Amino acid sequence: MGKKKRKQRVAFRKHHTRRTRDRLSHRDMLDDESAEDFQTSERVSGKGSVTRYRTVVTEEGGDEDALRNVDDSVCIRGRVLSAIGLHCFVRSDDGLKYECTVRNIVKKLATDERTAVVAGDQVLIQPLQEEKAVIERVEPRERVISRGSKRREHVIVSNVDQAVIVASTGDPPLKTNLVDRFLISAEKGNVQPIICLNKVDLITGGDNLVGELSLGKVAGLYSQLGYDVVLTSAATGRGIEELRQRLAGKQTVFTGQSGVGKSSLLNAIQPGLELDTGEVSEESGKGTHTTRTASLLELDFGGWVVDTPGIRQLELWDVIPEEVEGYFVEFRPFVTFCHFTNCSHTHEDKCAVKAAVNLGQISRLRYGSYVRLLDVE
Ligand SMILES: Nc1nc2c(ncn2[C@@H]2O[C@H](COP(=O)(O)OP(=O)(O)O)[C@@H](O)[C@H]2O)c(=O)[nH]1
Ligand SMILES: [Mg+2]
Ligand SMILES: [Zn+2]
Repeated sequence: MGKKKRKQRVAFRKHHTRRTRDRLSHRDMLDDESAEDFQTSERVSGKGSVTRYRTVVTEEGGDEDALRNVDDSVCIRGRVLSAIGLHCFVRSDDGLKYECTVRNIVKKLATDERTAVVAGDQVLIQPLQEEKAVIERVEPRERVISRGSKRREHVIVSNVDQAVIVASTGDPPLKTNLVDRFLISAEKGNVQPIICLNKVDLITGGDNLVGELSLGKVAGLYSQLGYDVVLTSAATGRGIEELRQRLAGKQTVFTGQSGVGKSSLLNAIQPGLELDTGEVSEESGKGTHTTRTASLLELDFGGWVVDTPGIRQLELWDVIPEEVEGYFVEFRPFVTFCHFTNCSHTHEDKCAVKAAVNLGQISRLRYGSYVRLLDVE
């Protein structure tokens, strides 16, 4: 008999207290005047961007393993289209749509009721009568987008191939800090990121977008780091075809701050989707579940997309300060040359990463994001 697995949240040891003790600003850490370039006005989720909690699964004595108790002969497989609390819609493998409730034991096995079942989950359901069923089992999630919420993991969507990280080049202004945070959340969940800079109709060619960087420079920065970057305008249709090509046959989630144009882009890609757009509708939807839950939408040209409404904050889940540098690929060639082996690249002397920033080999924007992500308390 299998051992019972018990999930619990644990706080990390603060063995890197030096990072939180002297609250240096970004400007103090670098020594030349262009440190001003940091665009640090972004307030969406400045603090608590990385978590000091994670869920661990511990083995316990006992012979309960509810996952195995499902009677496969009366169940069929399916995919969760949407989950509003424990009320779900599931598309079964034979193409039917079922309205489902969730078996109690499935709830108990979840760390958090809100994420007992999420959009994208592969499930086993037991049909009851006409188009009604019970979710008996949720298969292990493979690639997820999740965030931290009240010290728990909140899975937004599971089993997706890629995430289109949408950012706006104006109204709201571009926040590369947020792009970097969404990049980490995708990479952490094994989801391939695509960066989409939307609302390009709002800027003219030579305009500075962030600090002294033009749109072209920002796009170039991320392209050079190896990310796929698409420039779009849901208003003029620019870039929509390029985006459509990337979605064909794939499972894609659209992430990004509220108001950047996720729903508008999806409507431009497939007008029949008729998703609600505009800040107003999203605000008025606050408190009601429908506009705040991710749901899977089928594309006419193959594949699925998931719109994620209402993300105002993105606290990274299960990313601890020591892991943050690993997500900044351009730091890698330099970290081994830091004088201190456990260098956090903030206040330390003889730091090769900071030297690279000062020499222009690492972007100040990206270094600024890194520092903000470390500022956990
Ligand atoms: N000028 C311009 N406005 C856009 C564009 N895309 C979306 N918008 C507007 O931005 C607002 C927010 O769009 P919405 O799709 O609801 O953003 P979401 O919260 O990310 O889903 C709406 O008023 C849209 O009309 C664009 O490419 N250009
Ligand atoms: Mg929307
Ligand atoms: Zn260093």
